[in-house]
Amino acid sequence: MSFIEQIFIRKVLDSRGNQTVEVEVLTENGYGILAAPSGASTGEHEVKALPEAGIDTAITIFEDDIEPQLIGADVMQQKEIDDLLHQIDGTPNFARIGGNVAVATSLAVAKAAASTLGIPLYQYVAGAFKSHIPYPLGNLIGGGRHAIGGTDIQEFLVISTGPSAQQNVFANAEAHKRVGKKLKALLPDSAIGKGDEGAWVAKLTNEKALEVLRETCDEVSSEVGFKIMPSLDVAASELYDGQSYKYKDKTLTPDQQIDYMIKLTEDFELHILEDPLDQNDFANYAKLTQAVGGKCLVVGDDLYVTNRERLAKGIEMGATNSILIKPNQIGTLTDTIATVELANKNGFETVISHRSGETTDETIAHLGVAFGSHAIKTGAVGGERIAKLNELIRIQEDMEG
Ligand code: 2PG
Ligand code: MG
Repeated sequence: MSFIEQIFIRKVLDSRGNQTVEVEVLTENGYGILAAPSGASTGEHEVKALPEAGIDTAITIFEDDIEPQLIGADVMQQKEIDDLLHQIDGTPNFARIGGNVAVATSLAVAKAAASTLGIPLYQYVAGAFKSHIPYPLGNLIGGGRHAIGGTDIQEFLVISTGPSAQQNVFANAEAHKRVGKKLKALLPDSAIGKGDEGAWVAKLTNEKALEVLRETCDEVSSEVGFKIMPSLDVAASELYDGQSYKYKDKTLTPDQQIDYMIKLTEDFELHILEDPLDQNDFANYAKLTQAVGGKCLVVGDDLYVTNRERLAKGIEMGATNSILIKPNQIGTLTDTIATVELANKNGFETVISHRSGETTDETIAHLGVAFGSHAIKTGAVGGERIAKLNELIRIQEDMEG
């Protein structure tokens, strides 16, 4: 047993320049800190990031209700503490205290517990899970809600599947650099920018972006000697208006959207296809997974929002074969683990993920390892992204002793 002696909250900045919350937890000889990230293309069924009245109300609720109840709590009792957060909140979706307050508190507690025991977080959380270093999945070209004037599809990613975290992280960064050069050559008269996650932003069709990606993957793969594969996060709910999918150059019915996704998966040999359809369309997801699930990982992000019940429905319907895991979509470590356990039990791959608005916190690298995730989606470059990628390199070194 080790008791929480002090716990604080403060407002800090995230990578988009928005205010977010950071929580610190101290035990007699342990310490944990976590600053919450935030999404832009948030799923309709995620917990509420902040109370409706705003971040200052979240801070007041924390100081009035959470702090007094957590002081003196046993830092090792993660489940009890997470249950208490639900109890204090009293809503089904953290609407009163805010999911960002919940996740910052829950994970700062876990970090303080690991620190009290003198072990790294991945080891503390791993428990029954197998430990495995996830492959980094990095966003190289972007658009949608993460960039002004970019592609309709939100993320064109690559995944490096080499022998070590370090080689993989370096290969993704090399691919990022190379895509920048190719875009400059392709569009000599236009400015090329970067989106929220550090991905390149340029005036490109989805197909052209994928061509650049595939060419880059082929080149870098043959140089490094291991496979680097193209992937997509379509974030299709952002394109869907309730009836059809609206692209700049076309409007597709759900059936046509399925065909389009099958075509892109086959033409570009995608390894991961995330959120190809609307977040409520489990039935069409099942049709698509039937068609391409043998060739690639169909990953539900907005579809599942890391929620165990939504995942259970997806498993029952055969909606996908994989799930994206974002702790702040669901609010606590205990809830996140419950979803990951269900995924693992049913042979689903997990992909641990950052948010588009991030902090320099490194925790998801530890969680991805502890959960045995297939991949970690956390960009390829940029301070708040390399915080996680470099931690992955350190974890591998630690694991190999
Ligand atoms: C996503 C994420 C992260 P956001 O859709 O997967 O890339 O974006 O954090 O804006 O939801
Ligand atoms: Mg997504």
